[in-house]
Amino acid sequence: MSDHLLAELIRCLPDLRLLTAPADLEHYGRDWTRRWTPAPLAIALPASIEEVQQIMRWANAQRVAIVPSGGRTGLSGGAVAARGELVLSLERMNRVLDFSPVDRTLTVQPGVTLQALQDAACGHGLFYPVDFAARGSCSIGGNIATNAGGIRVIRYGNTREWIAGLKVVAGNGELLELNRGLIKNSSGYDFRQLLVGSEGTLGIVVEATLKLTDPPPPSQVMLLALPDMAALMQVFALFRARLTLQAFEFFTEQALRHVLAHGAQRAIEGDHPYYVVTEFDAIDEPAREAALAAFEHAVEQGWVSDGVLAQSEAQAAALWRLREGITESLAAHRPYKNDVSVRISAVPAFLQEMQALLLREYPQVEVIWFGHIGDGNLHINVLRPDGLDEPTFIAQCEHVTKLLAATLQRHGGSISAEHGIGLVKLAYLESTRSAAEIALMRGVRQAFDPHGILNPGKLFAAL
Ligand code: 2HG
Ligand code: ZN
Repeated sequence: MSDHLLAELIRCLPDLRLLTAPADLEHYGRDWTRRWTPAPLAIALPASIEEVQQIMRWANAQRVAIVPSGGRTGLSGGAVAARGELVLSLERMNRVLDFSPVDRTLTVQPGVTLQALQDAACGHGLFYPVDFAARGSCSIGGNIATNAGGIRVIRYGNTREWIAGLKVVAGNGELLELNRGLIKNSSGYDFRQLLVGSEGTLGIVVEATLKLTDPPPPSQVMLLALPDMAALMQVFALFRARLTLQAFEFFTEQALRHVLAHGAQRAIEGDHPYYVVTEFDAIDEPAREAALAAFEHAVEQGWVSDGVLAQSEAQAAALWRLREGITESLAAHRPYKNDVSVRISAVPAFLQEMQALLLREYPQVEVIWFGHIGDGNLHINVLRPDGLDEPTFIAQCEHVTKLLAATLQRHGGSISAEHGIGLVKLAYLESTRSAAEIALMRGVRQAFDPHGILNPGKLFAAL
């Protein structure tokens, strides 16, 4: 059967690059989640929009499921192919196509990495501000599919804010040109924004026009040690009122220990339960003095017990590494991940309730907290205890996630702040989106992809 399908694909697209070696199926069939065993039919690496369209026509005719694939750095299983799907990798479509100095936009193919996009913007004296640790390997197509957030959302918003236009091959193979870089376009439904965050279920992004902005002013990076969790939001309120923040991130001593074990250097002596890395504009001497004054005030209030202000770019990078190195330092433990958000005003009450819940439900388990607390976004990584088999561990974590989802619902939060629903959070979508919304989502999906070809089983299951 699969031989017949592939023979037909090759007949339709004789020049298509196709991989079927077991190592390739394994490599392209998974993302950074490690829960599913990859089992794709094959890997297609198209080089043009036309090839993507032809693949989609073949898939519709043969009713073969397609898993769109970027850098596969996702953490929710959105790019997993474990059920005989064709992986459609955009890896070869990785060129920067156009820069418009007047529009201040870059037009790129979807396989361009975030880092390459940032560098290209910089080369034109401008700035692409979405940023996070996977910048070197994630692709802009994947960033768009998950509405990626990261460490500068507090200042610049999510990927969504930076999309001026998209070319998309819909599930039915039609090429759609969405918004064409227009700033003002009040002409009905904005399908461009519908595609952002759609997790490869509506269409495949084959070209993106990104907005750029002015490079940020000179900044400073500070690491703060905090005595307790309540101080987190107090320091945040103080710093946000007095400084112009570019980032405000937190992590715990437990998280830090893992990063240190991976070669980072401790920047503040002693054992403090919570840390914040913050970056803020430091344009002139008064701005730098304001930062020190804010720090001193926080110390006087007892909200901060110690701090370091980076004195060089190298030291700033070392402080950032303490936060950005967390995911990698935990990877070997194959943690169970939650990625949740609430409104900033709801953070203190939610944190308190969540801490009580996690302490009660995970008495013997190491739970690592960190995240973009200034955006109300918290990452929880639960580490599997030695000797506990993975299915039992996951079942335990699913039980706790159910309780967490109920807590989030009470606080009006989201079960997925920035990583997407994918496969990992399918069961919890209803805690964040109403039945009426999910019914509409199904209708939209059906309209874009009538045969259910695109990423089936992800985001929500077929009826
Ligand atoms: C981050 O903020 C990423 O570092 C990864 O979103 C979070 O590993 C995680 O849970
Ligand atoms: Zn994050």
